[in-house]
Amino acid sequence: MAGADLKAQIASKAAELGFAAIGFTRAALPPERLAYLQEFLSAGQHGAMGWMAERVDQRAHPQALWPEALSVISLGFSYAPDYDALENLARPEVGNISVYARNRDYHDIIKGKLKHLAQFIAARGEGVKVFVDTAPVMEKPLAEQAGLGWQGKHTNLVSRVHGSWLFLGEIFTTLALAPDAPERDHCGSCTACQTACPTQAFPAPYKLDARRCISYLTIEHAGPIPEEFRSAIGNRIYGCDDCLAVCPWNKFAQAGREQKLAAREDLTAPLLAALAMLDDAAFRQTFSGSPVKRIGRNRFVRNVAIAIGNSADPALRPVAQSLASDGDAVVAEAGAWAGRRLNGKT
Ligand code: B12
Ligand code: SF4
Ligand code: SF4
Repeated sequence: MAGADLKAQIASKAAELGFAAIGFTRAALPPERLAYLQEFLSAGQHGAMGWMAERVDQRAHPQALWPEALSVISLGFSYAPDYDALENLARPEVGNISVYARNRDYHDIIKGKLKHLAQFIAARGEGVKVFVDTAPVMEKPLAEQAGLGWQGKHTNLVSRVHGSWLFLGEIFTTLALAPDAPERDHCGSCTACQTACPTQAFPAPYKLDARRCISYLTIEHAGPIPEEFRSAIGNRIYGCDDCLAVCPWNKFAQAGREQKLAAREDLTAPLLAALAMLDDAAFRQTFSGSPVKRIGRNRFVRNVAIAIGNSADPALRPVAQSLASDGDAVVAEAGAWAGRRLNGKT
């Protein structure tokens, strides 16, 4: 088994690349992770994310994804904001884009850095595979097991040093590395994240019903947003940070240093009236290189229409009216709803 020296070299290379946290663990998860995942899926809490129900075995067993893997190197990349992530919520004329999506797509940035770090290991003749977000990998349980933090009651990984603002990525390797000690739960009696959730998306601590989560509704959900959630969405037009932002462990977090993730000025507090006017070409241009681009113009403007409906701003009535005759049926329906709401009819 490779020892402390090699781990220290890998950790120092990771720090050079800008990773805020690193830990080492075996390429295996305990059986309760599979049980929790199955519970989540059988309750239908993944909603329309059908891909979550595929390759379940690989998610729960890293060696089912890659049989030769012996170790997992878990990495955390900080995107802690240097501003109050919730400040836009009191400004109904603007749209709130989640902290993570106010500039470049983190997948591209982190994958590049993971590949760089993996080359260092591959140079020793070992096999490596890198993952960030999209692969059938349970990134949070692996990170917890590698000692980066614990899965808080909001279900995300919380670090005592970096709070709730870490992106996760992994290097699977054929190298046998001594595992680090797992982190233990430090939530205690705190319930801040559960109380803060605008849509009561946590049926119990440590459990999320994605179908109720604003992140799911604004990013993953196609078609009309169910009416029961529309007013609670407020002006959150892409993702949601409420449960992360209220976590008391953030008070130790230093602001992330990656400039490509620092909020773009035009995406910090964009006016709803301007966003509503985006046609397909303008949407692509505005969100080129951004994670927002993935949801496409129609789903994005649908979200903007919901926020307009929640703005209580009579000056936005003509904008809602114009959206109500949009060529896309889902945008048009959301625009019509916004118009009715601004006229006090819903
Ligand atoms: C699907 C998904 C979503 C879905 C579902 C979220 C979810 N919690 O499952 C939606 C679209 C809602 C979503 C939203 C967000 N996501 Co997301 N998402 C994922 C993804 C692709 C898979 C997560 C997964 O496996 N879910 C399935 C459930 C069953 O697993 P779980 O969350 O680990 O659930 C565990 C607990 O419930 C626990 N459990 C169950 N019962 C009990 C009982 C007890 C007593 C205990 C102790 C534990 C326990 O066991 C389960 C299994 O480990 C990961 C990337 C990846 N490949 O891992 C990113 C990921 C989790 N997302 C991420 C982010 C940043 C977000 C958002 C903050 C984005 C935003 N600002 O809008 C929000 C946060 C919402 C929230 N509170 O979770 C980051 C989180 C980083 C971190 N520090 O944890 C990840 C890791 C992506 C990345 N590479 O950085 N996401
Ligand atoms: S991201 Fe927002 S909607 Fe989703 S669980 Fe957290 S607070 Fe609730
Ligand atoms: S807000 Fe409180 S309960 Fe939620 S994850 Fe943070 S410490 Fe845990």
